[in-house]
Amino acid sequence: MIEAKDIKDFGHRLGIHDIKITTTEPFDQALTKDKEQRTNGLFTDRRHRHLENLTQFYDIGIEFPKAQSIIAACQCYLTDEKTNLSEPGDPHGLIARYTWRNHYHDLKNRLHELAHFIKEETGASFRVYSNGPVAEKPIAVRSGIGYYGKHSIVINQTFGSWIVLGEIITDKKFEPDKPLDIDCGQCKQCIDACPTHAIVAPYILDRRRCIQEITNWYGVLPNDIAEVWDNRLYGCTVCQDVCPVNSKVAAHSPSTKLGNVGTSISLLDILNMSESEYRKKYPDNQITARWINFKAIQRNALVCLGNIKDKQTLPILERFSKSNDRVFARTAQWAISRIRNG
Ligand code: B12
Ligand code: SF4
Ligand code: SF4
Repeated sequence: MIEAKDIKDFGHRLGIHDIKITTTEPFDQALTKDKEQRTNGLFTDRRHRHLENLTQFYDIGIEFPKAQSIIAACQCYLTDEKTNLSEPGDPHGLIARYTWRNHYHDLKNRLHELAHFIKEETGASFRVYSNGPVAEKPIAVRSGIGYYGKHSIVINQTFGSWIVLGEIITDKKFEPDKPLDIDCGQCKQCIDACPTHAIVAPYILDRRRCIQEITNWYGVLPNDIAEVWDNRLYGCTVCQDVCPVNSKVAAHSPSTKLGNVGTSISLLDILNMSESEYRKKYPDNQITARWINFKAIQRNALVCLGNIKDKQTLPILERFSKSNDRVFARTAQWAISRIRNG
């Protein structure tokens, strides 16, 4: 019979960066806090629907009554690649670091291999997730993979918050690890730096203002958000870029090639592409996941152009400003007036 240490050793040999184990009791405290945040209106309608069945999200036993242990894991995605590849006349929009490649699928593939090893040794049944229908941050915190930063992202002691999370849920019992006794202390740099003031209190995010959330919401952005959007085509990492814990993390070469989209994409290319060309060009990545609204990505490209202010992009903005689509037309007109007014 294998033990927790054998699972961790095998997992590390598979290239999984950190592995801890926890129990399957429901995450009642997290459920209460989540409900509080919903009552306070900090969720968008989309997220309300997405997490409709909240109790199931926080209680693994509902879907998998025989579950005994959660093997929690994380994969670091901090690489030392150069980010802005813009040329004059061909400005690029940034892709948030976590989705330069598909680290969720990469971690899930590694966890599947680990789960098969556990099954061979013990006959265990299992479920494997990364970005799945379970409360991954509370799982990571209870298992000791990391602790909550005030930006509400989990911080690992070695890899900072530059990690994606994943788990194996199994019907075999393994020795659980303990949560870490660490917090952010007096620091509040992420709260102060968030361009849209979306971190409304330590650990509490107003999702309606978070650029990562709005990146995939299709509508006309309020001016105060559009003006601080900068050149972000997909997502935002400011709260992680400024974190002093992250500045100590060592960058490494990419651990996977899966779903590689690069660090930035030409905005003119995005605006000249059809949706099917876009989905074909960037397969197996978050930015073309089925729930991603391509029109929102093109809207983001128009907002980027309004902030980059390159006069050579006026012709394409003029074209979008005459669109029958109200969101495109209004956003392009906003961008043109930003460029014309300097
Ligand atoms: C919905 C979602 C989002 C939403 C909402 C994010 C959020 N902070 O809730 C949006 C689209 C904004 C988003 C953004 C990002 N996401 Co996201 N997202 C998710 C998803 C699918 C569900 C998360 C969720 O809604 N949880 C429910 C909420 C209520 O839980 P919570 O945030 O942990 O809330 C707790 C705290 O508020 C805490 N709390 C409240 N008061 C207090 C007080 C104290 C003292 C303490 C300690 C705690 C505390 O209690 C609450 C309940 O547990 C998960 C995947 C998953 N299945 O879990 C990925 C996930 C959280 N996302 C992930 C990532 C990578 C991101 C981004 C970092 C991407 C990027 N741009 O780089 C950003 C981070 C932005 C930010 N500042 O949070 C990773 C996070 C990895 C990590 N290191 O933690 C996850 C786990 C996916 C994965 N498998 O790796 N995401
Ligand atoms: S991802 Fe960007 S917008 Fe969202 S909380 Fe962090 S800094 Fe703010
Ligand atoms: S910036 Fe400071 S407060 Fe925010 S997560 Fe990092 S250490 Fe915590």
